[in-house]
Amino acid sequence: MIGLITGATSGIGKSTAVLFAKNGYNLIITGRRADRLEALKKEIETTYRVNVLALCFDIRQQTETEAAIQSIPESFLPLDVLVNNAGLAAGLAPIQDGQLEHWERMIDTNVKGLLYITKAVMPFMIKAGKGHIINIGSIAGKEVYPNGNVYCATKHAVDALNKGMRMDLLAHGIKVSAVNPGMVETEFSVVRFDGDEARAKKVYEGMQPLNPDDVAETVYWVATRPAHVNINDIIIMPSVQAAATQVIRKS
Ligand code: NDP
Ligand code: 8X3
Repeated sequence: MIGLITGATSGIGKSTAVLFAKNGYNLIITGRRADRLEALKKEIETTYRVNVLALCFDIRQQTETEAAIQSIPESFLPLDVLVNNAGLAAGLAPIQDGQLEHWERMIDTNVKGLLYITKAVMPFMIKAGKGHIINIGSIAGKEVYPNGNVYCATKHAVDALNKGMRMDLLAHGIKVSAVNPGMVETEFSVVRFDGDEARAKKVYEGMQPLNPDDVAETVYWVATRPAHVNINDIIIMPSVQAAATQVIRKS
């Protein structure tokens, strides 16, 4: 089996890559940080004896993304699973105070980037008459919370694309699923707050968030259902979180 996981240099994508490799998948891992990609490739190949192809590119660049996918050698095709994981939040502010650069970065990565990679990968799956696309959405794609405005909009777009892809790819034998997590402690909040580690830490203060392995296990379970079963959509939350802004914290 062969899986392509975007955003494998950190967090959920990295945990997913390790878990798939542990279970014998050969992998294509992607991200922008070449050093981390190479380190992960080495770690996975040594530990799990599977083949790993590391593709370093920015998912926001359509031509780069297309070229990276076209460079995949025959030995890594056809792809069984694409995990559309690369994504981010930038900023957490009222819409009237939002920064254009933050908005564009989120839209370009979470929506356009996800589309670019999917567009490049789909022909291989269509040709093979099989495949599985697993989109990493968010609780922010199921509800909107104050100051979440544009991030929530991008994840609502992922939710819509997940449904639309499933309909359009049905006749081609391609499964489409989404895993939508609540709070997961990764580099997500550090990125959201432009590197402010102290502010990021506060997000998880007094509560137990999900860890990236919790989400990876769900992604792997979704990917390994029998051929006649598709999991359309899953929301996975920390036990102490009932909604985006409802969290029980210890003081
Ligand atoms: P991390 O910041 O730990 O990981 C994000 C990954 O996305 C990194 O590997 C990063 O790689 C990659 N990425 C970001 N921008 C680009 C880009 N332009 N081109 C290529 N790769 C990119 O965060 P998470 O693991 O938490 O996030 C993974 C996904 O999960 C995201 O889609 C996020 O929205 C979603 N999510 C996260 C939740 C959370 O609470 N953490 C909850 C719900 C959903 P690099 O920087 O090397 O390019
Ligand atoms: C990340 C979770 O609640 O910050 O998608 O939107 S949240």
